[in-house]
Amino acid sequence: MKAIQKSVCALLVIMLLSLCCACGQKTDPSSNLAATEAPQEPEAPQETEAPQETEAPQPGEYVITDPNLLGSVPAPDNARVFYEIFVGSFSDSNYNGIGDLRGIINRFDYLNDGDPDSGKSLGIEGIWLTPIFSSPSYHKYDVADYYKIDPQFGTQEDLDELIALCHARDVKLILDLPINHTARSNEWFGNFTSAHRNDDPTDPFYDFYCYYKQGEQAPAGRTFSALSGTDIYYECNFDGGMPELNFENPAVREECLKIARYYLDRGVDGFRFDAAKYVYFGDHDASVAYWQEYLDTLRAEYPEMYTVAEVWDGDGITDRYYPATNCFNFTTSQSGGLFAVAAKAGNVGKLTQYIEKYLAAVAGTNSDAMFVPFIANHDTDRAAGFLSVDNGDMQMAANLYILGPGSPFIYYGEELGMRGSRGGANTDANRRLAMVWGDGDTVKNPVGSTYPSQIENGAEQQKTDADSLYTYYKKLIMIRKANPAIARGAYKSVSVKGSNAGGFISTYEGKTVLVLHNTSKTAQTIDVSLFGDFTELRAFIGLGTAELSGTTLTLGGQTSAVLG
Ligand SMILES: [Ca+2]
Ligand SMILES: [Ca+2]
Repeated sequence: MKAIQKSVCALLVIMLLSLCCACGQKTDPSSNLAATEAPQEPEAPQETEAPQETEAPQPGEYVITDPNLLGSVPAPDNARVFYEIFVGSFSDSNYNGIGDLRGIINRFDYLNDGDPDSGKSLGIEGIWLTPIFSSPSYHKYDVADYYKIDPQFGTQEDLDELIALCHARDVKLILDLPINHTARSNEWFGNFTSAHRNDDPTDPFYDFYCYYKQGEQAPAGRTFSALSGTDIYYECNFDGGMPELNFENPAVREECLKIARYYLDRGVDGFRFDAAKYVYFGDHDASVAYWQEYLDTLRAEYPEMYTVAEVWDGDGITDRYYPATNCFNFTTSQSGGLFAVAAKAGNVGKLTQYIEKYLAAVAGTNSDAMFVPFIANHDTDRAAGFLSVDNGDMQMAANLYILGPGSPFIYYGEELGMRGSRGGANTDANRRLAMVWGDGDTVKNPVGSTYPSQIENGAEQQKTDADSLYTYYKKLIMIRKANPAIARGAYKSVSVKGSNAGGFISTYEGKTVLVLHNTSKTAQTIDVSLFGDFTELRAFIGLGTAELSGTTLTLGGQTSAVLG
């Protein structure tokens, strides 16, 4: 049987290959023809047809050449601009419609070309990959085997290559580690099921997951599902397919340490922890204590590790987790968050006062404690749906969170203004649509997505456009990197009396910067001597311009400026 299947497969491969060859033969002459008919066309360079490379028009990538912004390398700390990649939707290297690790490797120049003088790539300094371990779902937040890369995404060797590439370009790579729950197809759950079917409490997997027995009182507020062939109900608060591990079991704790060590030893720089507050459902004391123990252990072995937890809650709760790990800041994110509110002609001082207080609250709670802002991620509606790119609100929000402290996280495609919200179909797949490359990448929208419209101009088109959102993000990151004090050091909020403009002063390694944001539509005249001795306008970015005359700054509408 196997031999027959193999020969059928081989035949299919041969048929596919010959189909591809046929396509190649058909398209080659026509593309040659197109090249000879339009030799001056800069939009469609034919590399093989352009022998005089130095004289031929270059592909129209818009390059930022401002010498004040070039040449910056990330500081060795973690106050970096991260980029979240929803792996299955990013870039497809093997034409099956699903994004994969090789796709990310192929696209690395887009993210960071390793040349701080080029002015050509987005320049991100860290990457968060959504889960890459073997899993039955498209999103892979239910893990079947933590030690195996999902075959849809690639192999351990692909991961090793991606790690090496990241480090060659001074980019930190963090993996998403969902350990609150696993897939039902995880071997641990199989062993747990067998232990209960055999009614064998001595089996080491008998208490690997949370459950209660028939006849016992179900723990309040949690969701359980019957396990067939047994007398138990297992805990599954997210989905029946996501049984929850039992962190009271020392063997579970040890397994979770083992997974982290395995990937840290391979060279991964840290983790994003999924559903961190749910390890002990409804019990923050126990959950915090778990993460503290887990991360104290790991940090003793890997002191440089960067971690950030998803504790989707208010600051009063996230503050409790901070001694263990940084947490994403949900107060400032999404449509009702402080960044979006301030960006739409709101009061900047309110935002920067909040950040100052937040920084004071978390300072020193862990060795790497920092603010972790974002506007949107794979679990939220995309930013361009609630912040207009056309009227500049999106750009202003980007100024507010990227020209600021900590480690901001950009969601892939945010820099293109990609769209996607849960919508009437109420599906998260709509928030995770295929990256719009605009150059023929075969990555497709995830299964179940229904979102009707997407942006037309992808990365390829926006790269050539000085006024695109992509170019805007690129410049914003360059401004931040060229002025390390923006992201680090002592932060002090400032407000401009009589207007919504405001910002902060920050001092790092003896250098002080003043960052001012004007969220209104009209220019503001600001006497910067009120905030200190600032004599140099280092950079500005926004819909308007900025000009410093003496100590008087004229800051255009929806524009931010950095002074030194
Ligand atoms: Ca693929
Ligand atoms: Ca749990």
